[in-house]
Amino acid sequence: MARKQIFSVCGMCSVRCPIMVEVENEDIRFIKGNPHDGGMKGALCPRGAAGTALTMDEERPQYPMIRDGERGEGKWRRVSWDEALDYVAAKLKGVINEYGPESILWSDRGGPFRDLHMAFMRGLGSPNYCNHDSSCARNVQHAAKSVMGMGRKDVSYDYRNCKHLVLQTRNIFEAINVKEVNGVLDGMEKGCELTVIDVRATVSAGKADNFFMVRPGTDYAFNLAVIHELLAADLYNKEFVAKHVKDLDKLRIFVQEYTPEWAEKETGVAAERIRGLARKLAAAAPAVIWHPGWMVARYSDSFYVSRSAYLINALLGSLGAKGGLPITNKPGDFGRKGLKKFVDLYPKPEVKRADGCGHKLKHIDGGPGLVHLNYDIMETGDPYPIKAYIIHRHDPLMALPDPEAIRRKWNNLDLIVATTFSWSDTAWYADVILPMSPYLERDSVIACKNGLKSFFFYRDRAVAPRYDTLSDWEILCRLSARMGLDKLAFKSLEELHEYQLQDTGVTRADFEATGQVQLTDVAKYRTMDEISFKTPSGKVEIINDTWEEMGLPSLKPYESPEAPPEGQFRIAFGRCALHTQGHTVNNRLLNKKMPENTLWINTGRAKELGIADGDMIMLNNDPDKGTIKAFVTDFVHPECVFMLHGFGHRLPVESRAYGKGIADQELMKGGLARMDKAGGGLALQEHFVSVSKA
Ligand SMILES: Nc1nc2c(c(=O)[nH]1)N[C@H]1C(S)=C(S)[C@@H](COP(=O)(O)OP(=O)(O)OC[C@H]3O[C@@H](n4cnc5c(=O)[nH]c(N)nc54)[C@H](O)[C@@H]3O)O[C@H]1N2
Ligand SMILES: Nc1nc2c(c(=O)[nH]1)N[C@H]1C(S)=C(S)[C@@H](COP(=O)(O)OP(=O)(O)OC[C@H]3O[C@@H](n4cnc5c(=O)[nH]c(N)nc54)[C@H](O)[C@@H]3O)O[C@H]1N2
Ligand code: SF4
Ligand SMILES: [Mo]
Repeated sequence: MARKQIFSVCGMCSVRCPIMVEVENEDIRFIKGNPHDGGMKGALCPRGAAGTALTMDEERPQYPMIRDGERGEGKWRRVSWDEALDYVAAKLKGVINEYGPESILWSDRGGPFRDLHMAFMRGLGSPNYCNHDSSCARNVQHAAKSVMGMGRKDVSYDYRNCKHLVLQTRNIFEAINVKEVNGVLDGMEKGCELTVIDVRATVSAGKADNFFMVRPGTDYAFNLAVIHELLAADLYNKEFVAKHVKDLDKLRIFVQEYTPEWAEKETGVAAERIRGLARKLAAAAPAVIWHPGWMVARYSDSFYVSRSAYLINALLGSLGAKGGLPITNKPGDFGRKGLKKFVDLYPKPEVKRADGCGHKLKHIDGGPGLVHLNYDIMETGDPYPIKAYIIHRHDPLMALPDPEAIRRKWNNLDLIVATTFSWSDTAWYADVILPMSPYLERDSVIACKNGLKSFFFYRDRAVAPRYDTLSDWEILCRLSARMGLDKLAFKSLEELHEYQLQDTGVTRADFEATGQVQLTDVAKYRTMDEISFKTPSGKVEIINDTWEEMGLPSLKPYESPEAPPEGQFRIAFGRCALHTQGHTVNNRLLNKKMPENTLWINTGRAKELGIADGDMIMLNNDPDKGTIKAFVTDFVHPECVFMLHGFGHRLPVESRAYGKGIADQELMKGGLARMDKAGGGLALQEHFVSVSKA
């Protein structure tokens, strides 16, 4: 039988790279980057290459289950899809009757396919749709809004034409987005200079021209000193600033005291090096990207770190510039119509969000809200009870700090539903598991990707499901039918796609040749002279009134981070190229490559504690939390220890991941209450540990 080629979308992480899957006799033979998508260059990252191991894994939920024992006990009853969905629908109706539809909470992993999820919640009449982002990029999103009046994705990163790229808290070669990596490598081949600011030497640092190892939590000081230097030495782009920046004089006065010499004491980076960086950036401007970060739910001032990064980009004139952060285009910018939205099928509920986002918290985006704030409401019932929680492709017990506290709060719920394709701590604690097919076995609604170009794409099924699992649209449309949401009770993928495409001039057949429908042939650069920022003044706002009115200063004076208590370390964490968050650790191929995490500890500090490379280590004197192998190195800052996130699994159904390594989120007691109030991101790196030989 001939090999079939199927164009689809990788699902091993939330980047969702376009892929081509070769299938023979319902067997997956090969997966590679979609060759018709130039940005991919046919490549995949190691996780994308391990997708077949996920499909073939018998250690994943194989059929719908309803809990039999206590929550978390792991006693399940196998049921049919009809029984599972009837059960969920009856419970949801019960909750709606007693407490109103607003007592239903939803959280998911965001991304391009969420339109259907939001429509479902609207249809029910609940405003409480959330995504995962308070533990990821919320601070960046709000920093972008406060400076430009636009979201973080309303500007793009033009790596290919960039002349100087600064990665701050961003490990681009290990925390991977394949097209970005390709773009950066192309840029570097053309001479782009790379600067990395991190608390440890990463693979990205290894490829950098300039590496700054900063004291953990002092990035805001670093950036204020760069701004100081750009202004004091007249290195900024005067033409751009005159036209597009408001209140420069206030910034100038504010940064007066934040000299490079002052920053040297905070950050540990020599003043001359900070000056040198400012000069280099000015020479390369406007083809400069000072990356505002991605996973910056780290400190109480991470919003301000990100905000200062956007201000540096503004001073260099790189906002809107080729080689910098050009404006993202949408279908309308190419004279095309976008996809018709499912969410428009129902009116916006009148009841306000429980977490206060968008009304009480005027500066926080009401779209995805801040999921963790809803957990407190489960306990207090203020402003109203939250009684049912649908957790779709999200593992809050791994992704949020202090899982013990979260479980306690969740115990006030009448219903927890988990939709998932792998086991997770959250699914294990749920009342009902609705198992999704892994991405190679499922298909999706259409999504639109914007950038310098825009295109439509969807996930196509490469092979039929091995087990009794469904695609997410199948689950949601069947549940909609049971909840009386007739407009969402689509019966087939064709119907869904036709609804979405109705105004676009595109048909389903147009996807066949390449898996994508491009809305333009040429990338479009629009300068800031053609469009204006979306702030009230139309300019970059150094002082943002929305934040000021909330009592949150736009120019917040720097505060030194709390020092670790005597003998302790700050916990720093991040990603590696071989795993995605916590959900690939049990993947047969990836587990073989990296079964456990290690603890990076600075050579000098390790010596004081009598710890040698490879020793087994215990944290906080608590052997119950497991042990972890020491990686003793000069290349991590002495004030912190670093560990990869996602390990320390304790579910008996995951034999390969079981008991290996340590889970960082478990070390973050009280962490739900620590966040950057201006940006809404959790402050996950404001926790400390002691370390001893096991
Ligand atoms: N301590 C600490 N906490 C962190 C982080 C950290 O580094 N340290 N990282 C933070 C970051 S950046 C993020 S984004 C969040 C991520 O947190 P999550 O969003 O919870 O992470 P994921 O593991 O991507 O997804 C959660 C679950 O969804 C399922 N899943 C994943 N991908 C898919 C898919 O394509 N389809 C379906 N159906 N299911 C899927 C898996 O079963 C997985 O168990 O965690 C954050 N929390
Ligand atoms: N392979 C792989 N790729 C991924 C993911 C994955 O799980 N695996 N997840 C995806 C997701 S959801 C996200 S959000 C992105 C995240 O992408 P990134 O944010 O780039 O990834 P991280 O590894 O979390 O963090 C980046 C760096 O921040 C450093 N850091 C920690 N504390 C500080 C500090 O105080 N100052 C400075 N300057 N640096 C500090 C860490 O050492 C780390 O090297 O990656 C995406 N891509
Ligand atoms: S970055 Fe890797 S894992 Fe993520 S979608 Fe792309 S190929 Fe898949
Ligand atoms: Mo993330």
